[in-house]
Amino acid sequence: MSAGSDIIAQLSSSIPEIARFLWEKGWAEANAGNMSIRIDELPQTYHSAESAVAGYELPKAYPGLEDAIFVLTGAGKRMRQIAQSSQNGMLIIQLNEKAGRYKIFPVSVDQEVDFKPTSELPTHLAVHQMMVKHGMPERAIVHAHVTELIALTHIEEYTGEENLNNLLWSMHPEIPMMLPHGAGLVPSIMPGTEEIAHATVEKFKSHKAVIWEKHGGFAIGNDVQEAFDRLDILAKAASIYFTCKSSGNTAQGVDSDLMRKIKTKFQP
Ligand code: 2HA
Ligand code: ZN
Repeated sequence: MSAGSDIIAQLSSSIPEIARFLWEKGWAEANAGNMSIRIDELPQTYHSAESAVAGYELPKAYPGLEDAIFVLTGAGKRMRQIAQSSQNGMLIIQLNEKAGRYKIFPVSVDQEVDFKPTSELPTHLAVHQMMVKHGMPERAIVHAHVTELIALTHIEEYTGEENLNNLLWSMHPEIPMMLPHGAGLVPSIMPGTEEIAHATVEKFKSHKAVIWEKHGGFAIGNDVQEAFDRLDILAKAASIYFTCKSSGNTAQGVDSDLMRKIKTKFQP
């Protein structure tokens, strides 16, 4: 499958499917959440200067992302509507040869794009820049307001990365297998800023998922399915903790001997 036809398949199936999962899980109220995928080429049908909406200046250049192309959620767009069709809120951007400006393309030939990329563009671009720089296989990023993770970081004890990961790992023996590095924790910082983008990139250098304190989760994956899996695994762990709590019990945590063996086997 060529890169062009692969992205058409993603736009028509996996992107709306993940948007639906995020909405149905209650992690994408109103216009919450966003996703991006780095692609190799524009679908042939849109690859003409006329199909680009306009050129926009980025606040800074992203060396390494020269001419890079991304499929992204639009600012203010709703996951529950993207779930019906990518045309309801996805767009394509291509950075210029200096990676300091971008053009917007529609996700389907007969569409006009009258919206801009997600407000979290600084974080998406900075994380893609880091993934390209390190030759990582991941090309997709998903952000959502994962209720269980937001709730957990409202509890003072879990506003420290070590405590938080020890708790999440101990909720199920397969969590340290699936997320051996755990999740990075970014403290409360104004969303949409270069500052939160920078803090998030630092965490993604050693984690496949990052939790924004009292805000939600970010995860990377080879595709949006894999990024979603990582948020889902973290949410599962947090939800086991809260299920025990709400039934008046305290989660015991996986047997410490078993936990040690799993960590030795799976954690680098
Ligand atoms: O896209 O979730 O953090 C809306 C948001 C911003
Ligand atoms: Zn958000």
